[in-house]
Amino acid sequence: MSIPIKPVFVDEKLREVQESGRLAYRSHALPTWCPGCGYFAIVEGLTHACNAMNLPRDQTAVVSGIGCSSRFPFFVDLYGFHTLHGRALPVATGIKTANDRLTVIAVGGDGDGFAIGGGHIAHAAKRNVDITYLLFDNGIYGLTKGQTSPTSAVGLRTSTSPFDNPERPLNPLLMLLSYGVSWLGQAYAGRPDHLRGMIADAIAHRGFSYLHILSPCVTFDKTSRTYVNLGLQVREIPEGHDPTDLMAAMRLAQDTDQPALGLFYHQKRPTLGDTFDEIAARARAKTAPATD
Ligand SMILES: Cc1ncc(C[n+]2csc(CCOP(=O)(O)OP(=O)(O)O)c2C)c(N)n1
Ligand code: SF4
Ligand SMILES: [Mg+2]
Repeated sequence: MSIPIKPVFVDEKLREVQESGRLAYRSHALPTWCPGCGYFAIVEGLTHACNAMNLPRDQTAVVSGIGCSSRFPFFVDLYGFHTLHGRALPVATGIKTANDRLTVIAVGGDGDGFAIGGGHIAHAAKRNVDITYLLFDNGIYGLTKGQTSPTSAVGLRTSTSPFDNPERPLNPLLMLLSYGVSWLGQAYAGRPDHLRGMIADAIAHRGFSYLHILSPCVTFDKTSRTYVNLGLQVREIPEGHDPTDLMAAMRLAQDTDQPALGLFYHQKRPTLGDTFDEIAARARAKTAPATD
């Protein structure tokens, strides 16, 4: 007697919707995130952006580190690589360098990106490797059950700061601008329409694009980065902001009390791939046999 094998993690309703073409780019795996987590809006945002841009599934890769956010590749129907804690960017850089035709999207959390993986961001930005980095900032370590992270607010009480976090948070936007990022934007999981447009714009940029996504962890932070607080704090990028003006972008990044949503900065300059092509051409010219 044969026993019917039912695939695990398959949600039949989701499969129906996906096969009808309405939710192309969603995988059959149902997200394992807590109900209400901001990350649901990000997975929807990426799948909408992929639809809008008609990205070929077999030419697109999503690379993550470790964290609740880094489970992301399971939930999209694209090539995926769930790597090691903090190592999404080196792996994404390697993938893009090996096959320049791929669209490569790195994803991860504030702990993954700015604690253990913090050393990699500067190099990806300065090299201008042509990948997109979606950073899900919930100001806490979600997966390991609520420890203080590099972007936790002063005063946040967590399991590792039982007398409230005394440290000032990093300012990721200001850091990226000083590292030489060529596209920088900010979005909020509570504004899904704006978020999906920002994801598409970040992917469309040629060079290293960094999208900072503010997102509540509804399970381990009940006081700081909540939907209510963030909803009251966020604002549009002021009208008249010139996204080619680095100093104006830096000034905007300093206002962390009222985080601005939109495009902070962009710049056109050669990518890492362009630089390698140019070096290869020079090397070929140097070693070419002389013709007379
Ligand atoms: C080398 C190593 N150190 C520590 C851990 C434990 N760890 C797993 S995820 C994580 C932090 C995740 O926080 P974040 O990147 O903010 O993701 P979130 O869960 O909030 O989405 C830590 C410390 C690990 N998996 N590997
Ligand atoms: S623990 Fe926090 S970050 Fe992780 S899935 Fe739950 S709400 Fe989201
Ligand atoms: Mg986090």
